[in-house]
Amino acid sequence: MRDLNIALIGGGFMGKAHSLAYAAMPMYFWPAPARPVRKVIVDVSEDLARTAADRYGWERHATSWQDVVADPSVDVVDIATPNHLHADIAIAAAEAGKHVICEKPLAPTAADAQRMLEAVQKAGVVHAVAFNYRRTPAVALAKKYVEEGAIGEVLNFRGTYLQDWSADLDSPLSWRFQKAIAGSGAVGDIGSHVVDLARYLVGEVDEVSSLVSRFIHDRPLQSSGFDSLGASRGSDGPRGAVDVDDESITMLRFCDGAVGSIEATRNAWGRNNYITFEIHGTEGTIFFNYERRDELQVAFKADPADRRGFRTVYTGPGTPYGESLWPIPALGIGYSETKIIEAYEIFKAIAEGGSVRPDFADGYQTALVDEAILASGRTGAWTAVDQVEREGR
Ligand code: NAI
Ligand code: SOE
Repeated sequence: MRDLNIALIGGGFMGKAHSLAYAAMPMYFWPAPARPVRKVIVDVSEDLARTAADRYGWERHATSWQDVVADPSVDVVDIATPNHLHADIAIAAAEAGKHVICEKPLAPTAADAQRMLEAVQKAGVVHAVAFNYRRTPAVALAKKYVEEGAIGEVLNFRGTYLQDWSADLDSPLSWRFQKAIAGSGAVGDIGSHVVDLARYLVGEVDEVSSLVSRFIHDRPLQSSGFDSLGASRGSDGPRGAVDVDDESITMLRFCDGAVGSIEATRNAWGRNNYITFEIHGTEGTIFFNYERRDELQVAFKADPADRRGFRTVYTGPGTPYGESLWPIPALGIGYSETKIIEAYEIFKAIAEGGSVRPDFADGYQTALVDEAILASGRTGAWTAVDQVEREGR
């Protein structure tokens, strides 16, 4: 089994999730396509980087991503920093011939995402964007049903991503509220996950019509660089301006004629990681709720009239990825499993010299949908989405 040396840039929330995925991937998927070697982790200070290396099991730590990206012993660069750094790191990594994994959204702007795509294509390296909710087994099962025609022709996709960590007026001014770092607010941060699911399950989005709102215009400044994700300070201290959206409500028209809607907000009290989609087809309906992610609700027209209604399918050994996960349905899939499956798919592509979806072209396409949503929010008009030409299509 081949070793692949990884450099992970960013030791925060996603630094932890990716480290865990690399450690666990061969325990789930055996024989693993390649052995992920946690070679070096990078963060902004010596203290942060050393602590991350000790805690997450990396051989060494560093404070300069530029040095690490140039290191000939590194095979894969994994980017888990705030969004504004994704493009510079990914382009430098591609130019150094490294395979590149990048957290979502691929970049704060579609223009940056395009530059990133061009760089990885020119370098001929494997590239992946970390829209990991696709990897939830129940979502992969929904994809299987759609592809097999189990719900017929898709008519309507209704998606949501609702959270409440930013609903408190006094939750701190995380980098996620700053356009120069994040690019956008709920649209890019969480709406992008649902756009990815809509594209994965239904197809490309042709045009959008959106309402985009900002409810909270300033927030308490953070005392450290860490993103506190909503931990309220109840602060009387200095506040800084929020210059991103809090919420978007979007109608969609897909290229193949289906329609749909997506709502994204981090201000919905009581909702935590409420990623849902309901897909209506000519032969049935699928409903998924990430907060009950072992389950897929399905209803089929073909059922006898006196038995027609939603039934619950629990993911397990008989559903996608199940053989490598747990031996009994509903033992429980967690966020970590989505990242472990993601790591498996990416390492398989690298080991086999192939490619993986979602890739940077998907990340760029999703960024174009996000920009159309923001533009429609400004103008109030239906807005066409530019379409990315995929290589080899
Ligand atoms: P975070 O704020 O928890 O961690 C970011 C880390 O990057 C911090 O440790 C910070 O010190 C470090 N960092 C900042 N500048 C750096 C530099 N120049 N060099 C090296 N390290 C640097 O942020 P979080 O939540 O981990 O988000 C990171 C990325 O992951 C973002 O793009 C975010 O959108 C994405 N994300 C994706 C999730 C998913 O479900 N796929 C979940 C959470 C975040
Ligand atoms: C905060 O909204 C956040 O951490 C997002 O950045 C992630 O992408 C999402 O998966 C969980 O919530």
